[in-house]
Amino acid sequence: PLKVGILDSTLREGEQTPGVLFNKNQRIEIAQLLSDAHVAMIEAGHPLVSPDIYSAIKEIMDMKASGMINSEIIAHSRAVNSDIDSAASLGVDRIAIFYGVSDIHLDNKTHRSRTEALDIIYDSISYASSTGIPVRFTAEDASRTDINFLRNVVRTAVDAGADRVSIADTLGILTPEKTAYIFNNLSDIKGVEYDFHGHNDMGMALANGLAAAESGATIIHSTVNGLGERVGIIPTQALGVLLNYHLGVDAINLLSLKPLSELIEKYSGITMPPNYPVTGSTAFTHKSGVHVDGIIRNPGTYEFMDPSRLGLQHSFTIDKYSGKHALREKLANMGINADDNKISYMLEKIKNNNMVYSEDDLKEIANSDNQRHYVK
Ligand code: HCA
Ligand code: CU
Repeated sequence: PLKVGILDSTLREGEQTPGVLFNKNQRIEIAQLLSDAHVAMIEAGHPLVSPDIYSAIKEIMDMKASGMINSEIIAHSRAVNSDIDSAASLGVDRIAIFYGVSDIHLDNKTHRSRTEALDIIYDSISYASSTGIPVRFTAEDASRTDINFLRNVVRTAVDAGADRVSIADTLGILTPEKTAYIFNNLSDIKGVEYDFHGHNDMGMALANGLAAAESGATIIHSTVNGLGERVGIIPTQALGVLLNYHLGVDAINLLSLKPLSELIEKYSGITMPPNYPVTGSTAFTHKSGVHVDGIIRNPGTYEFMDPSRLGLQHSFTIDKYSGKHALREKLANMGINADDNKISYMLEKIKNNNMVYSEDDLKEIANSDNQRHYVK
């Protein structure tokens, strides 16, 4: 299989979700769970943002020293020495320096020429590298950057001592084809491995992440539940499953995806819709008679993966879409033995009532059928 790992940025990008703030204890618990799930890298935060982020990273590094945490721990940093000093003082495993390289960022945000930007990138990476800590450079807004200038940026970052460069689709404007084009174009530059950081503004982030992995990126960024600025980035859950399904890569323990999703729902206050891929509550719930009949015969007919691999179980609902196989199976699971007459009777009731039948509702109509027999 391809060599590709996950960088989970729930603690950095994820906390940039509007309305979301984690406290120190939550940060530590999240880092522990991510490490237990075997993600390659954890972006633990931007230490200069606040004292609690700084002290949480400090504690995470202590846990790393005592062997409790195994993932590589990364601190985010602007291309300024005070940020780099703060990250370096924590002894993190890697400093990630970001700088906007598209013309719109240079002209309107930093007011720098391309040449000045290359100098800033070079100087900040050299400064960070002189601490001995490995450096990643993030080309912010790389996807809207002239590809030839982006090549200069990567070469400059490598010359200055960075061994990884993150290609950021900061505005989520890429497609899989355009993502592949960028990585193919950069693939001849020696001495560097690539991250892909994809935002989901147009719903393409996950597909772009797969294209990046297939085109040479060796680390894909994600957050649990897809949190992040605006509508967020690639969700860790779907990314883990996708890399496993298509590339045969074990980038994260699949059994940890649901617990991670629930923990982040609790701490972020943002709950996932039932139809959320992989960990949503109906991800393995079946409805129509045809589907449920297929599932009863062989779950593979309508399940892309055995849910037990994710620590989940499938289920099905009973309503007017249900068929007799589904109803018989449901009743059997409830310990009710129903003959063909009873099934027909119940199904007729179900088809004539526009409602979803709970187990209690089913018991009730099963009993009303008993009454009918007595009356006869
Ligand atoms: C941001 C920066 C970033 C950085 C990504 C990275 C982006 O907008 O806050 O470091 O790989 O999306 O460009 O999140
Ligand atoms: Cu981002």
